[in-house]
Amino acid sequence: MKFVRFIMKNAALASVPKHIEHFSKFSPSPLSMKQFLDFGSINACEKTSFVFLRQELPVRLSNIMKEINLLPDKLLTTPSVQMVQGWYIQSLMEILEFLDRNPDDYKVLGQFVDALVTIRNRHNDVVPTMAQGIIEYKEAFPQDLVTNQNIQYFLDRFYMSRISIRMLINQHTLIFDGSANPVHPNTIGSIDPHCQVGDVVQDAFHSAKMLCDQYYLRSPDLILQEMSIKKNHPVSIVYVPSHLYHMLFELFKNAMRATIETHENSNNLPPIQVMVSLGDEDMSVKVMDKGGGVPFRRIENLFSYMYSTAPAPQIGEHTRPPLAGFGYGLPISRLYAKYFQGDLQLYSMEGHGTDAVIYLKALSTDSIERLPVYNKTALKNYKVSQEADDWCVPSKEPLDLSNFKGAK
Ligand code: P4A
Repeated sequence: MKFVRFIMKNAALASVPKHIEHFSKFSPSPLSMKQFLDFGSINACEKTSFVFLRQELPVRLSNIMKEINLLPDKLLTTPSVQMVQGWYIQSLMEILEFLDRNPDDYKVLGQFVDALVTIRNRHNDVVPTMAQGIIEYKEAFPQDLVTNQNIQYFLDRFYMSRISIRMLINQHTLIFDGSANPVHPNTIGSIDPHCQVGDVVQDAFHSAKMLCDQYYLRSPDLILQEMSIKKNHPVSIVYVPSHLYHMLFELFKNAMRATIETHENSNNLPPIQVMVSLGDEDMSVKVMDKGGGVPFRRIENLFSYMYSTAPAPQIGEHTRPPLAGFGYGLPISRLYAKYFQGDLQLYSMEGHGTDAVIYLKALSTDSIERLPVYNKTALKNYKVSQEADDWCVPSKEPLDLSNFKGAK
């Protein structure tokens, strides 16, 4: 029996590359906020959602699996990346099981919801596991040529794909698990059609403040201002509150840490000021601190997976505050902003402080998923360029002009 199962499993596994080949030929279909809401409206149809997802999930999974396969061998073969790749293969096979099932059978629909929950849980630890893969790779090949740029390119696309797949899974499981959300009765899945931005700012600030008080025994205050073209209305957009919370929590942790560390010897802390602004096209949130800022040269590093991947601190070692905002906080927050056509940017003035701005779309018709697609252009980006850069490297060695030839 065990032996038969073993063979069966391998027969299914052997067909996986063919399925990946097939489904990766389709481009993912980006959904708009409106389409997400329609899946959850009164005449929401679980069958329609099921038929869409059993095609779209394999397409999104296969597109990104093609890119995983393009990783340099030394990274692809680390135990951690192998584990993540295994999860993707397993999840793809589990969804493909539903291709020949009957959408009119309510039992099938129930099994599909269960399968999605299993898949979501399997992938919970993808981010720390990929980070571990990078550590394993760095340890094994310390002087290697897979550049920061290559890793940045892959992980931005890989994590964006993951955010989008989890969004699809969350919507389907929340809307069709047969129970209304008791905490947020007006949300549609994870989307709030009237997400009050100021409320999320205050929630995220409160959570960061608790951490900050716990560690530093003090914390800066919040000054919140709102501007809107619709006068006297709190700013509200159609959005996923948990995504906005994630971004703001990250920005507040950074702002608090910078503020406290630059005012260590002062009795009062400059407050963190937040401006929420709604226009015709953009809804923007600016988080301003007087935490001394970061040199311009370092800003890019704050968004780098490579530079922010360090081995986890040893237990009992208290060198890093819980507010550190280390790890993947900023790069992943920026992906959340970009996911619905927004962005997250830092404007820092060394010696003064940092302004962080989240830009989101004001209109739900402009909020459309931004998804990576595997194609020739993507393929080109994985061919590790070993050519020299086309900009000179600034040399701090004095140039001896007496012997100038200028030839290369
Ligand atoms: N100054 N300004 C910021 C930081 C410093 C800052 C900082 C030293 C650097 C790294 C970090 C957390 C804070 C800020 C707001 C931001 C980002 C950086 O959104 O005041 O963790 C890696």
